[in-house]
Amino acid sequence: MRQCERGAPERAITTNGVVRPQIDISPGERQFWRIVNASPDLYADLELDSESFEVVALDGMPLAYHDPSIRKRSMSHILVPPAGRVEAIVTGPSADSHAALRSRCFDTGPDGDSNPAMVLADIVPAPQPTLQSQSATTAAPVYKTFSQADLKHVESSEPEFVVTFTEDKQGFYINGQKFEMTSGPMLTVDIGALHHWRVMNSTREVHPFHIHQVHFLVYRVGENQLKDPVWVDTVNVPFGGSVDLVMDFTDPIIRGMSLFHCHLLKHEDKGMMAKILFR
Ligand SMILES: [Cu+2]
Repeated sequence: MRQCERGAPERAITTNGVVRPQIDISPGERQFWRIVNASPDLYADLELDSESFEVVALDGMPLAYHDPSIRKRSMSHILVPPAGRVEAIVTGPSADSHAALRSRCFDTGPDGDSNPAMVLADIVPAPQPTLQSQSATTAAPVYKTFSQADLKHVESSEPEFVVTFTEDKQGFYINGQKFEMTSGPMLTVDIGALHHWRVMNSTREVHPFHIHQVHFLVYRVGENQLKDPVWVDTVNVPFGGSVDLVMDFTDPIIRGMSLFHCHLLKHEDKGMMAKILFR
C-alpha cells in the first residue's frame, strides 16, 4: 500500500502546542507568518485552501538577500522538512469559505515512516483585522550578491565533496561512517569561497540534509536543473536521488568544528552525522 493510503496518522503535528487551533484573519487581511517545522521527524507539506503563500524568506534568509530582484515567490504548497523555516505573507480568505492550513501527505519512500495528510489549523474570519498595519522601518536592505558567472563556474565544476547517505539494520551512515562523539572531522574547509557539493541518497527513504553555519544554493535535483534555485540550510534529498549544491563558505564568521547531518532525529542519533572543521 502506498504511504498516502495508510490511513490515520500515528502522531499529529501541533501548531503552537495545540492540536488544530484556530487562526484569526479577516477577509483580505494580509498577515506575516513565520513558520518553523520543529518536529523531530515529520514533514509538513504546507497548503492553505484556496490561497497561496507569498514566500519572502526560507531558512531564515530573505529570497532577496542574494538576488535583490526576487522579493517574494508565490507557492501553492511548500514542503518544510524538520528544521525548515518559512516566512510568508498570507491573505485572509473570503468570509464564506471554510479554510484550513493543512499538511499534504508526503511519501517518504518504501523504507520511510508514514507522513499522512492532516489539518494543522482552521482559518477563522475575524470581524476586524487582528493587527493594526504598521509601516516598516526604512533602513536600507542588506544584500550580498554573487555574480552569475561565479555561480555558473561553481555549478559546472566537478563536486569538491560528495555526501552519500546509506543505512542498514545496524544504523545510518554518511560516506560509510557512523557518527561518534570522539570522531575527528570528516573534512576541513578553508573559508573564503563557494564550493560545489553533491549529496546522494542511496537508501529507500528521504533524508533532509542540513549543515550548521552555512547556507547553500540548491540548483539541481538529480538531472533536473532547477528553474528557480533557492538558498536554504536544509534540503530534502529524494530516495535513490541526489542534489547539487553551491555551498557558501565565504562568510568570515564561519569558524571551528561544526556538523552536517540528516535532520530526521532518529537517523542523526543512529549515526547519520559528521563533523566539518572550518578554518
Ligand atoms: Cu535521514
